Amino acid sequence: MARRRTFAIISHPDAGKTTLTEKLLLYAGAIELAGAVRGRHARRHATSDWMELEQQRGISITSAALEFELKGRRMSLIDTPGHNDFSEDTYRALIAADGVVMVLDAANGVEDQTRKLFEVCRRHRLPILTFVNKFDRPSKDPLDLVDDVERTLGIAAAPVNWPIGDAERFRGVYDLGNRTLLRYEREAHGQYRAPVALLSLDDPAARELVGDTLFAHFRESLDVIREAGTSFDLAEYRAGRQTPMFFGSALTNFGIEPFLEALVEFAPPPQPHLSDTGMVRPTDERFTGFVFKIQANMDPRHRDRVAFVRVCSGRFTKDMTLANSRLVKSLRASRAYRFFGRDRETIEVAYAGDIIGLVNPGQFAIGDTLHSGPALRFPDVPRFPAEHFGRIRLKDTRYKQFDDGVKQLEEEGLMQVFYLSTGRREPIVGVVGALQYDVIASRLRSEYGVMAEIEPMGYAAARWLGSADGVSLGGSNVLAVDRQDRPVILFESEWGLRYFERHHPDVVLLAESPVTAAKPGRT
Ligand SMILES: Nc1nc2c(ncn2[C@@H]2O[C@H](COP(=O)(O)OP(=O)(O)OP(=O)(O)O)[C@@H](O)[C@H]2O)c(=O)[nH]1
Ligand SMILES: [Mg+2]
Repeated sequence: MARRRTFAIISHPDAGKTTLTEKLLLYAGAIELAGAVRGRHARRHATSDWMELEQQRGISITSAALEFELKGRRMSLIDTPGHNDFSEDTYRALIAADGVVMVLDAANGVEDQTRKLFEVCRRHRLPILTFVNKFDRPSKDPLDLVDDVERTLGIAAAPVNWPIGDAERFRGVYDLGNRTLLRYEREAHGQYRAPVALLSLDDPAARELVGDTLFAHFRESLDVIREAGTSFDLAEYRAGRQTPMFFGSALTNFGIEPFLEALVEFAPPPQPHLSDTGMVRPTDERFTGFVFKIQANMDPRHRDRVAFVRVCSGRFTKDMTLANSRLVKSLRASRAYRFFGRDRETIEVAYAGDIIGLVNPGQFAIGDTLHSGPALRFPDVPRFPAEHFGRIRLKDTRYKQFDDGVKQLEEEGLMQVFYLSTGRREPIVGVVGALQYDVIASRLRSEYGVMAEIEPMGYAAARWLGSADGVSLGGSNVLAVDRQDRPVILFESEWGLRYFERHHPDVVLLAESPVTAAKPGRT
């Protein structure tokens, strides 16, 4: 257990999370050749962007878990999507992680989505390592970037290395601790490791390499951070009060190995988790864990639904009998895997900190607590309320596949599904962001072989209610039901929702379905 390191990579869209993930895998020796986010046909795709739509669009849509060994450590990395429309999935990944890698684009500094995700990390007290990426392109002054992190996020930033030049003149990074300059040479496509040479600053070759002006500026910056900067402190970092900062370029492989070394060395081991019966420590003997993600059809050969479980304590063994806090019946975990993007391997045992995939069709929901021994529950995984609604229309006659697809994608938490009480029984889907419509249509096509179209509707919020009796709906708000026939109101606007609440002070409206909302132990 003590050798496990489990962390998520987060940032604003396009900062380079997936590219950095791929390069960490390359430098860890987990892959031999790095793929690219926008790989042309002949080239490999990045391991963590395994979904067809991700490869087509060059963006991450769903989080991917990757497990690999490095220097005696068992690393579990979760690459997350940056786009706000997929942020519910990113949020779940953060719940499963003990630490975080925050990626910044050197030209943009701290961007909106990074700021939002940082707040989540702060609430969960997750230690954060910062990698400032894309120094092979025109970048902000590194001093300004440090300042940006400190001011915008309100966390102390401790540079561990320092970039030398940017864009075409980016030569490498200077290690502030060892006082050595890591000078890189570009490697054509960044598919292999970049050759690196070590130099001392006093070496005349260093000044020559960097050029006089740049060298003078670099020395000045060094003086500033040595005088006025924060120096790295492991305890401060682990407590979430300080973020060590690293600089580099994931694309050209500059500065990857010092970052990977720091990750292995500094990232926290498995942390305790609060449950309704008290603190669960990773060293506790009995097995506990929770489901933070469900993904169907990852492997076209298996076409199954994988529940991703973060192990919180004890030892998991294949075929063990587990209780699911939401269900009365216990289950046998006969198919257990570890994951490397889309690829999986059967496992026999797992320990606290591990992320494992269990395949038990229909028996898991996001937020389920799994355990051996006496009953307990981890806090529920919060859902983000849907803000966009659309009617989903089948364009062919594959009804069975369509129903299966809609049901399974709903189980993944990709969307909520409603039916109008009157009229045709065409499902209405509710999603957090409109980009999810494309994901639903694309996945229904590629994974279930059905053509469907989503036609946006003018609703803005959905609320469950205990009973629809005596409720009068004004405006264009409508009454609908969910899959279990529980009443739901679809509101035309946020304003319409607030108006309803004012006029029905006795009606309790729930942003989450009642079964989920009724779970004890929620925070
Ligand atoms: N020049 C340059 N481009 C980079 C670098 N790292 C990533 N990119 C490019 O930036 C784009 C986005 O990179 P990704 O790795 O997909 O970024 P991401 O953060 O995973 O994006 P989302 O998952 O969609 O939020 C791609 O075209 C990458 O090739 C870098 O160090 N330098
Ligand atoms: Mg990505």
